[in-house]
Amino acid sequence: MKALLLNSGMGSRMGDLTAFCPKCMTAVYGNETILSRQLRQLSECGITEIIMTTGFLADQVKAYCHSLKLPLTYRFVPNTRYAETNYIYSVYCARTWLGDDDIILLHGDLVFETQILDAMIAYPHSCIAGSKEAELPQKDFKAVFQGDYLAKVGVDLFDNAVAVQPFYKLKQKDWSVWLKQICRFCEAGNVNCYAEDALNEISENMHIKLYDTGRYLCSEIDNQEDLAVVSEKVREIAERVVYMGFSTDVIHSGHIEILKRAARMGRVIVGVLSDNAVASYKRFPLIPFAERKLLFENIRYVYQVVEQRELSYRENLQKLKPAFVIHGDDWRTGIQKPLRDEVIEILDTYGGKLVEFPYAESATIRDIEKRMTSELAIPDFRRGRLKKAMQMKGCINAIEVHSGITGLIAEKTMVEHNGEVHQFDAMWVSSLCDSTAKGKPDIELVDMTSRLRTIDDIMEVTTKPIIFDGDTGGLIEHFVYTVKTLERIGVSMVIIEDKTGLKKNSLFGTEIEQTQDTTEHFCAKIEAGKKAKKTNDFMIVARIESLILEKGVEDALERAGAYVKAGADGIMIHSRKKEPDEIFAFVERFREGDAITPLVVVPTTFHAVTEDEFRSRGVNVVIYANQLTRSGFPAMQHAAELILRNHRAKEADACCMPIREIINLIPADA
Ligand code: SPV
Ligand code: MG
Repeated sequence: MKALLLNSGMGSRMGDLTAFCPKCMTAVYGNETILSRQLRQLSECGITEIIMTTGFLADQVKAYCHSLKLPLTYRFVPNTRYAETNYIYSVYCARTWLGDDDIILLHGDLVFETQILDAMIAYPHSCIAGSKEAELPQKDFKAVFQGDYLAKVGVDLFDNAVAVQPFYKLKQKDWSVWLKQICRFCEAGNVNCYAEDALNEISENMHIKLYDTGRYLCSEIDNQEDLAVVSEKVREIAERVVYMGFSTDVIHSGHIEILKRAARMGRVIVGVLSDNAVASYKRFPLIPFAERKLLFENIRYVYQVVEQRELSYRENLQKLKPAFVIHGDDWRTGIQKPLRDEVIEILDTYGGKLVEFPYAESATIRDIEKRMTSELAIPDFRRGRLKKAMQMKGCINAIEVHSGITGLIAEKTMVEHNGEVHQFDAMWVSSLCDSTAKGKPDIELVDMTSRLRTIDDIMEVTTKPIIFDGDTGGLIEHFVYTVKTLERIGVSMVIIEDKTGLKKNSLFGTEIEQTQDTTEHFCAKIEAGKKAKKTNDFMIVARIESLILEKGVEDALERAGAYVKAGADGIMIHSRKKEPDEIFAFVERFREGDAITPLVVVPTTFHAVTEDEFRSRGVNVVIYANQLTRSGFPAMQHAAELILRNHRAKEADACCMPIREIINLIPADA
């Protein structure tokens, strides 16, 4: 696509400003002139070939264009009769170099926003720039359309007319029809009319639509008053804020393209989402906030980078009051829709605008995202993320998983609530649920080889960190091997309980015989485990059964102190009471003497306590230890009964997940 710029005229209405200087070289704002601005904009939008008609002060125009050093090639076409002809004749002079390609045609006194040019180039039809919202000018061009297509352009049209500018994107087919008619006019001596007069005669053979510029700047500068108004607008445009939120840790060509387009609309302020905000709705960021910020700070289209602390744009929009927020159109549906609604609502309060670019999901971008996600599953990466999440959030949650499919549920389940998106931070591989899934009692009967197989199934399809229920940890001599294996495969935390002999599930409490280990022996186990582990990321947490066995808070606290001294990386305090009082008492007393060691709770029975409350009391990990098992099996039992009762599957269908959803949950190309 070429651009044809008409710069032959004398611009006599500009007064002394054009006495010694061509009108197109009039300064608009900053160090830009009308012409340098147009040429920069054309170049930014990918145009490389310029045909420019000259006349008045032609040499000055030529020299000026070259001095700009833009990546453009020029063909200057002089209209030596510029003083006595109209621009129809200038076009005629340039005919040899025209007609073989699509074209952007514009007058040399036009000042417009780059996004108009951008959009016109991308527009699939020939088009003329005009605004349905603009008042009809007395002396300038107006157009009448028939259906969707341009019928007439002129200064005397008022009925059903739209204000337009001599600014066109013309497909080669349409342009050659018009050009031919321009030639006919000029060869018949009609050189003092508008080129549009020629167009009006053959408009039914052309297909030119209106590109509605709305309220965006697109004006001719005819006189000094126009210049003052337009210059002020250009200043506003240059200084207005364009806001974009980014959660990405890989910047690819798609992002650069969007930033480039955004920079044409004003000063781009990028809000880099905090690690916490990213992790809440997407995946754990591979690169921490400070580095992601640095990436954006070094992109030339970015004016400033700020932190967006939350997923919600509210805080930054209220502070920065951007004229535009730019986003891909992919957030119109799905989990991000409420965020979008909120952005629109805030922008409406002060007249800002949301601009959505089509979301370009290319195979390369998909591939990058897939590679990033698979990185998260690499043992070294996965292992360290539990600690990072605890540091980042203070208190994290984990949901029980016992198979690949429950792992996927833990991985993918997300809910939006009050503008925030929530998902689980980690997975708990429970001994109770792993045993139950195999139809076996929770008595350390399912051996470590089988437990590791379960972990492997889960790891294969997920990326979230894993907390492993290590039961009693077994013999000290065995436990050291368990630690090594778990750490090597990428588990983040093992929790072992201070019981000995035939372990039974804690929720039986004192209804069955259970023996608590001695403090000394359990400490020895912790010490041995600590010696066996290799990284700082891997955590061995000591689980205290004193409350389960009704030995009281005092006993629990004493043991907790000893276990921490032995090197435990955290303490899990368990209870099977409905009321959380004992747990709260323990946490409070423990925190009096130890503000750092992470505390873990499993609120199966004291389930009314919220994560916020646990956090405020000093708990760091909340484990939902068995809910997927307990919700899944009754549903299966019910479906089985329905089939047996009805001797067919129809009745059971209503409580079954549609096959399509299963397919969506399980990626085909893992
Ligand atoms: C498990 O989930 O296996 C546990 C927690 O150990 S509890 O069942 O509450 O003992
Ligand atoms: Mg267990």
